[in-house]
Amino acid sequence: MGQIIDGKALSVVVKDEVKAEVAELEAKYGRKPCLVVIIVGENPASQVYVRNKVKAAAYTGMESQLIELPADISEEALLGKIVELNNDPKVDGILVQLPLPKHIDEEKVIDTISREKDVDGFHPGNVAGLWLGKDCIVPCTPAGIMRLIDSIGYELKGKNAVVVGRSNIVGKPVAKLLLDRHATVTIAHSRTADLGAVCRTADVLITAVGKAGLVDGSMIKPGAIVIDVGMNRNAEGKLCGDVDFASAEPVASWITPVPGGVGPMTIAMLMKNTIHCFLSRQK
Ligand code: L34
Repeated sequence: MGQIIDGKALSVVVKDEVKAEVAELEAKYGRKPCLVVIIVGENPASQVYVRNKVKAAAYTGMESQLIELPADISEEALLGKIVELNNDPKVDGILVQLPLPKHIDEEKVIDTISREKDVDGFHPGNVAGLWLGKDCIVPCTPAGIMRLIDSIGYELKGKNAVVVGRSNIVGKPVAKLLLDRHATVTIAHSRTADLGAVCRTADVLITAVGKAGLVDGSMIKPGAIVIDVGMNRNAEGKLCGDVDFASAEPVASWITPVPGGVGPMTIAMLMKNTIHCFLSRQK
């Protein structure tokens, strides 16, 4: 029977660490780290996530600001807002919640956020830093996944890790982090032949596709660790991951739930990244 890795509880541990750091930083530098979150339009899921981010920032005692912009804002106006925040010395971290409305080029937005304020770790300079093994901001969800795995004291060296999904936000960066820990990493995706067979090779299985029920218990190696990054709504409108929890949990040794797994850790690691940005700006 699988044990639950409680992301919600672990996120509180991380946020408490940040809270202590914020107090120390304020005493040392005379100001608190400041995170600005921008949301464009009214995607209800995004609204929940950004509200959770601002709430977490308040919990840690850091400064934060939520900027809500209309869905029909021009790309030029959004980029202008970002440049303004880049130039504001009080702002340490800038996050533009994705996805953006279709008329706005996400790549341009990501490229415009200055690298030193890129709390998401999406800027090309941070991506290059990650792949070259240099000091950089690591994207929040992959960082949260590693912290979840570390929380159960699991040694990744020499283990087979399978990542299902190849996004820039989760799949690709988490594969690199697993590689850094000496796991043997396979990246699977929508065109992978016999996904079940590939998944069954995994000692650690990470699913980040966005498709409810993509992976079930028959695709999991007995005793595997399962980290479910999916954030879907099933037919009844209930939040669920990519993994069919009911059939997977009895096969896995450890498994993250949805909700209460990776989601809260993404937000907790965002707080850590804001501290990182604050500190690199002091130099
Ligand atoms: N720029 N855009 C940017 N950065 C990010 O790191 C994200 N991501 C993803 C979507 N777009 C982004 C998030 O913030 C996904 N994501 C995210 C963050 C938090 C939660 C889920 C996804 C979360 O809090 N999940 C809760 C349930 C929330 C609910 O009730 O709907 C959980 O327990 O899993």
